[in-house]
Amino acid sequence: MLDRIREVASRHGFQAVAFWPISPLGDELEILQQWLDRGFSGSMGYLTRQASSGMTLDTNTPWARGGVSFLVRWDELHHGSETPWDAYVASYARGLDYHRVVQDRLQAIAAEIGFSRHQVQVDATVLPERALARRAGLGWIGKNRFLTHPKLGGDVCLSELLVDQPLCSVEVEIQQAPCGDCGACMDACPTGALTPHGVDAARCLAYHTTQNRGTIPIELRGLINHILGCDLCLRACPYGKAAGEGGVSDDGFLGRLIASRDRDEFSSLAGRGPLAYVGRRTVVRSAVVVAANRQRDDLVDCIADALCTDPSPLVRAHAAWALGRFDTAVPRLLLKRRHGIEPHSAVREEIAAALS
Ligand code: B12
Ligand code: SF4
Ligand code: SF4
Repeated sequence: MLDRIREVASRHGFQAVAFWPISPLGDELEILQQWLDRGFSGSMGYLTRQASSGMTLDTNTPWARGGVSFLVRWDELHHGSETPWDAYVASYARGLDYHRVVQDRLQAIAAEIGFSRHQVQVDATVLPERALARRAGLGWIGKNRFLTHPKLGGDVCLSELLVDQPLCSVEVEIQQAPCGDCGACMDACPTGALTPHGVDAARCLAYHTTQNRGTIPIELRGLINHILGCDLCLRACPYGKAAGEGGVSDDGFLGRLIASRDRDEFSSLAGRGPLAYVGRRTVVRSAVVVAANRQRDDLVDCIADALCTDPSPLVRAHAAWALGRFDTAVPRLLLKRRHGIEPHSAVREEIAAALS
């Protein structure tokens, strides 16, 4: 049975597969609890459910008897589906919606094997995916917290299949991280979010560009170079095998994104990919920040237009900050003019801060 699952998974494009028994996790629960106690989960309240269920995995799926972890590199997953936003997002967010692509593949595998009951999970809400993959022997978890496969590296997507029959009972050998005295990932993190106790989401750029749908803390804005995600702690790792920066497949894309004013305009640009999942307000908010950090002088007019006409105060506030980052006379003039007529007090405050 295990060889058959491996063979079918490989035909469906997965590069590594491993199995775990349905049993409570121990050390990992403690690590998760300490991480939560430190307040590192930001607004991601759903992660407390992992802890309160004791990570026994059987709370929601009492019928499950076995689990399979699948691993595929993000660049393989997106192969042949270049998208106009590739240059502006971390590697996981390129291409089409990975949730759907991977779910479809897992459903096809389950149908081909013919389990009488199964459930697929991709970027799951309650399953501790890294801990399970580590337990299954797929790789180690280093100081950058990536599940790193010895050959494929850490730039990989994890997904799981829960099935109604036991697949393995023996414990596999757990791989130990080769980090030693290395701390390259921690040195590379521009915000200090990567701590010895895990990632402090409140300081992590990946968190602020994907999960935080509100104001980005002002002290972090100047560090954001991607509309979605951050790869720096992966790129720094000698074992990480990170994909290259996305090519500039469409240089006009950022401007068109910032100029989108409603859901329809935004949807026609974002399609059904990861940008669509995060939503217009959040994406345009981050896009003006990225345009300023990349010093895109060609987009000053476009950002100014967002400051004056975007319906969202969140976008207008970040547009004010962004204009303040261009060291020329025109943006300052625009900011001054707008300060007198901007109806929203929080945006007026951002304009004042940008002018100070
Ligand atoms: C919440 C979340 C985030 C948060 C918090 C990240 C974090 N490190 O905790 C934010 C929004 C910041 C985030 C960012 C990213 N994420 Co994320 N995220 C998740 C999610 C939904 C839960 C993670 C979680 O449980 N965190 C809690 C803490 C405590 O987890 P942890 O530090 O990793 O520790 C756990 C295990 O690793 C293990 N463990 C860790 N160290 C050790 C050491 C020992 C000795 C032992 C015994 C166990 C152990 O035990 C802990 C409890 O499970 C998972 C999907 C899932 N359901 O698992 C994806 C997931 C972890 N994310 C993923 C990705 C790709 C990213 C980003 C790269 C996206 C990007 N490019 O922007 C960044 C990477 C940042 C980083 N350095 O981790 C992938 C990671 C793939 C991989 N190879 O590891 C996952 C698995 C999604 C997926 N299906 O592929 N993410
Ligand atoms: S994803 Fe970026 S901000 Fe978050 S811990 Fe890694 S390097 Fe730091
Ligand atoms: S960069 Fe160094 S310390 Fe960080 S995960 Fe990789 S090997 Fe470990």
